[in-house]
Amino acid sequence: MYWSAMTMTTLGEQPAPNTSLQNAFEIINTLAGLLLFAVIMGSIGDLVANANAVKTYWQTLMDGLKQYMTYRNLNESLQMKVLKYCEYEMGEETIMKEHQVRDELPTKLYGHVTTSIIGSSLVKSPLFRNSERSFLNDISELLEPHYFCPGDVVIEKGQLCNTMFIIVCGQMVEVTDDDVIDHYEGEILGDVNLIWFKNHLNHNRHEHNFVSGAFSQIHMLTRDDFFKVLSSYDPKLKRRLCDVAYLLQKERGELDDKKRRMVENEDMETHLKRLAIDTLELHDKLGNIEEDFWVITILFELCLSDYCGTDQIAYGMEVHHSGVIRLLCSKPNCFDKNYSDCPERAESLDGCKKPNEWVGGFDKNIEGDLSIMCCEFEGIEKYAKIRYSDVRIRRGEFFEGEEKENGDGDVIKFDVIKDIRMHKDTEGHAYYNLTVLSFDCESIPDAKPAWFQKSQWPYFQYAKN
Ligand SMILES: *[C@@H]1O[C@H](CO)[C@@H](O)[C@H](O)[C@H]1NC(C)=O
Ligand SMILES: *[C@@H]1O[C@H](CO)[C@@H](O)[C@H](O)[C@H]1NC(C)=O
Ligand SMILES: CC(=O)N[C@H]1CO[C@H](CO)[C@@H](O)[C@@H]1O
Repeated sequence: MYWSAMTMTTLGEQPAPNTSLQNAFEIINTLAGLLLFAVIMGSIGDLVANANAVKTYWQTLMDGLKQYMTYRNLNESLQMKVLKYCEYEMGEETIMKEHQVRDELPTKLYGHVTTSIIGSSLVKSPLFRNSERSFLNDISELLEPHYFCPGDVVIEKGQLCNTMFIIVCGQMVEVTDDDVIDHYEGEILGDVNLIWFKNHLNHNRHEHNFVSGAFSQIHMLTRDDFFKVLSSYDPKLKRRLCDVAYLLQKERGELDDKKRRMVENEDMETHLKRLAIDTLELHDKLGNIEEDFWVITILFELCLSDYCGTDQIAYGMEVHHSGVIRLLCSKPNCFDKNYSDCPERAESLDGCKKPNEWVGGFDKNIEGDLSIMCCEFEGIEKYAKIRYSDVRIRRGEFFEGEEKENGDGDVIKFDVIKDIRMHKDTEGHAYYNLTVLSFDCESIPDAKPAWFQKSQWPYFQYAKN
């Protein structure tokens, strides 16, 4: 090597080769040296190029953006804001954004990654402090990363408290009437208010503006997602969270105290709380005892949403005396490889009207409006017939669909709730009219429909591989 380096740089005064063997040796040696240099130079070039990749990426992006913004005649201050953002990102030397990482990694793994980043925040939240790890993991999976520039309003005064915020980096400033409060990395906001109460003084809306104080990355969890996760856990967890949230909101003075006159005796209240932790039957009975027990009713009525989980169908519904409604879910054994596509949340206010939809869950908000999660099942018209079009369920009643089995004990037909409509009777009590389909398993083809690959949730876990 030394020799060939010397030869190439013509520094060395090597003795000239004499025989053809020496000639051949020299040629091979020189070529090997050349190759080695090429490799080394190439690697160094790559190194330099890589080191600049992030910068180059942002620089190119900025050039493009500048042209675009000038072309679009964007206003100066906005242009500055965009460029400042790019400069900030260039300084941070990141190209991978949170959502890219999320798309690349398997859901569970990403869940673990986010849990390790924000887990400590979640554990700090008084609401989640004592929750199961798996619950926190599930919540982490559904967190949505969002980015804000300095001065962006993250939460607007008067906005419904339907999101929880975790400041992953950056800073948020809460602007109260006569003060500003800083919130820093790792803090969690809006968690306690995910659970709504009827006597909330501000009608479960935010009281202050929250403004991003720097370039901030904030992970958000919507209330619907929160309840969706919650619904797949033991109802006791839900009750416990409701209790905790109730106490915390009361402590912060967010709840109307005057209405509490009815439950002044602390012992009675503790007693009631203990009862609340017990079963549904109990609060059936409690419904009759009416007003004195309004705390209980509030605890139950407000946490009112129910979903059939990720892999079940709603085959029935019950309306308790207290007005609480529940779905009855099941997994007919002929259905466990066939797929339905549900939206992220219960958002349909006028039921599931489309012919290929059925009910996957519901959410009853504080004003008592019922919104339905309408899941789509391709070609439902082909496999299912309307069995009942108006099954009325009033307080204290329930409807339970039937399953039909063949000789081997396999289900071949089952009833599924297609639509729920809420009406009020003359006394103002809500009742529900159901449309029920009879689903014929044997007529479903076995292939996954095209949208299945795209669908994020709900999916049937065991069908995913
Ligand atoms: C640019 O737009 C912002 C709001 O969009 C406005 O506040 C500002 O005054 C505008 N600036 C100029 C120079 O027009
Ligand atoms: C609900 O169903 C009952 C029959 O079960 C029917 O008499 C009633 O008219 C329905 N209500 C509405 C508002 O459609
Ligand atoms: C798991 C399973 O049984 N899936 C059903 C999906 O639909 C086809 C078509 O009828 C049935 O044969 C399958 O049984």
